[in-house]
Amino acid sequence: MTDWFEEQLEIKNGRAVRILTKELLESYRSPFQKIDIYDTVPYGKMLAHDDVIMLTEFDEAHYHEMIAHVALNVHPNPQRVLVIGGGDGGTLREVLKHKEVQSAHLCEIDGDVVRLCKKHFPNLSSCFQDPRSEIFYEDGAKFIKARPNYYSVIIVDSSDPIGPAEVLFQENFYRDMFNALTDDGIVVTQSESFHFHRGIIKQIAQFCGKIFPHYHYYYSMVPTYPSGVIGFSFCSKKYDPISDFKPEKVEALHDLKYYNPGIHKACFILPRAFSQFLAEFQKK
Ligand code: SPD
Repeated sequence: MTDWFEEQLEIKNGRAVRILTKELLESYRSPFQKIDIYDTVPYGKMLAHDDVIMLTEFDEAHYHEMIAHVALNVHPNPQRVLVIGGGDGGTLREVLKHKEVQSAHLCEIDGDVVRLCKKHFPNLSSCFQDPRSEIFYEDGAKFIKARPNYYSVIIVDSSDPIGPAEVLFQENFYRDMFNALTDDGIVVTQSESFHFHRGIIKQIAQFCGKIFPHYHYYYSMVPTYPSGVIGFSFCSKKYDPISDFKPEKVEALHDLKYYNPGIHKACFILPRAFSQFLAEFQKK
């Protein structure tokens, strides 16, 4: 029997994404969160944590390609990559499309996310079989403290800044990531929507401006996330996301649905009012 799923992330602000579901395939309460997997009428299978949409089969590529390929096509030789969060495997799947990646670590606090996604989302989680990948079931904020000067690229594929992911939106965590990078490293983090979450973005951009020589916000279109848009912070010690972009690397990537060289450049071009908003506090 069909039933409406109503996402809870924006409900306090009087708005919600609603999706018609066919069946609740699995519901499990882990020590960290409620994990639900639905089959939906319009979007295939869907993963939700505490009633907030993490991904649907319909548009997960719009998110995972964009969180991974932008930095990996700017860094000239991303040998060691770390994904924090991302237990569904979608981000790691994209990272492993890059031949220069020699080791790809995934640090996910909630082992039940990995277990359930292996069962329900093989298209995302089959990448865990790649011998270059290794999973650590640890708190990402603690994990990076123990690995100074190690990673070429760190990608934070977190949920929203409520509950277990709150620490991943704080200044100290970004300072620890800076230290965990090699001298030319890049960090990319899930940084919410410029339509709805400007307070969070302002905070991140302000402290990243103090920590990293380069800070840029870019975005992807993901219809099943609130506002249909999600953004990312590109924080870099050395490379610029446009002048150091290597479009020739894109040809080697297989099975892309969203990302291309044009999108790489266009995603940093922001709507007028939002770019004025960023510029105003970045110059202070
Ligand atoms: N508002 C939801 C943002 C979720 C971002 N991460 C999702 C995990 C997909 N790998």
